[in-house]
Amino acid sequence: MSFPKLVKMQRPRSEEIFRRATDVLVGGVNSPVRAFRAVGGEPIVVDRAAGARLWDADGNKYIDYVCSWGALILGHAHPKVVQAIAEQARRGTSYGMPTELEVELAARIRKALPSCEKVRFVSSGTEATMSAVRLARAATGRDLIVKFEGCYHGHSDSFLSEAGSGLATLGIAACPGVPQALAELTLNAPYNDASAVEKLFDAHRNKIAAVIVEPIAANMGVVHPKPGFLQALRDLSSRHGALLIFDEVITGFRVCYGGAQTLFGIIPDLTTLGKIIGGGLPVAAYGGRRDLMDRVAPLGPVYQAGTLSGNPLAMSAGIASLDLLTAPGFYESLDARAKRLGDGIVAAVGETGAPAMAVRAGSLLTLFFSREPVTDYTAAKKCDTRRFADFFRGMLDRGVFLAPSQFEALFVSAAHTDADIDRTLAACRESLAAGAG
Ligand code: KE4
Repeated sequence: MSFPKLVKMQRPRSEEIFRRATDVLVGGVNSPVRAFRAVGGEPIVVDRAAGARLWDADGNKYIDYVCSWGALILGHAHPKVVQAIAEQARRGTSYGMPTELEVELAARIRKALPSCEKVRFVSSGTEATMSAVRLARAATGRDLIVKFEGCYHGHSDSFLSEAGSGLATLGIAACPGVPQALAELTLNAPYNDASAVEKLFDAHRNKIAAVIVEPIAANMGVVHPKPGFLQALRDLSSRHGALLIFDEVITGFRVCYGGAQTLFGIIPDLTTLGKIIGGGLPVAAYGGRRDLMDRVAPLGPVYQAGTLSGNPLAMSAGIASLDLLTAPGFYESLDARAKRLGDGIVAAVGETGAPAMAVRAGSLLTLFFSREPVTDYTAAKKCDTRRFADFFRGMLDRGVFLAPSQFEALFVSAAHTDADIDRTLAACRESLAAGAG
């Protein structure tokens, strides 16, 4: 198998800017996973983006599969989203008071996910999950929560043990600064192991407030729920008087317009959303049954607040985005393109003999450098992260930007064309062949 000689991209301006960044920003970044620590070298510094394209500060062009970590299902700078933001900006950027925009976006969310009878907007997925857990503890009068190893629900104290995403990338199993007394209130179970959850309920009778789960895991790489796993969590939570929280920050409006709960037909008590509902601006939300949500201030005593919650710019971007997702055939077309990519990657793995396997859920995809199926975090951690790093850098130098971690997903957007997929697959074959030795 012969391929054209790879000419490594030059990034002098990215390097110069990043050098300044490291002097004033911790690690030169504002979120750890961006630092390329797991893949070596320094991160590219982005100058601009449009559609499925990203340009770095040196003018190098990439096909982007990070898409702001899944927020940009429409691709970068969609004209209608940009227009909505620009028009709103001329009317003001933030009021700190109710607007009709919040009502409009919340109504769209409720129509898509009827389990969200009421919604509260916040500014990050972390705020959404933190608030949902606080509400669950208040509603049940219980303190313990169950999460799953390898799942990531943001960086609030309750979620930082055995978590995926950046903690898995950096190998941080337990985060300093979280008081032991608080850490002990979080119980971890292996993903896809409902019997482990049953044992936790039996061992901690009437003490578990909630089970929080990514209905399709995407922060240890993409891991499907085994048949019956989510239903078992639903049944166990109901039987034991605990709440089931679906963290759909990634899957919401991604795997289908109604999220994973619609795809699987399993209704959680609370749902957290983010990313896509903000169209690339800082928006997240938590929502659920009216009787639960009405416990939140100002109606109830469960306090949660935010200066920029429901920000009109972000609401405008979210409304414009969700309305574009309702176009007939949107998800069928997106998933068909993602399937072409996934199938092509599987073929490239076969042709090159690389020790890897692709897992796809709709337009979410991970190439695990493992010969064993990845069904939980233990299996994900056995992946050859050095091989992944070589693959990542080979793809980057061939103009394809993937998430810089084995424990993340690749996001296909509506802006990715068939030509982009073909170019990506060519780069994939070359990168796998280069590292296949
Ligand atoms: P944020 O606080 O980062 O907005 O959302 C936290 C969060 C909650 N729940 C799920 C399922 C999530 O995936 C996330 C955040 N996702 C990561 C990427 N896997 C954000 C990227 C980053 O940390 O920079």
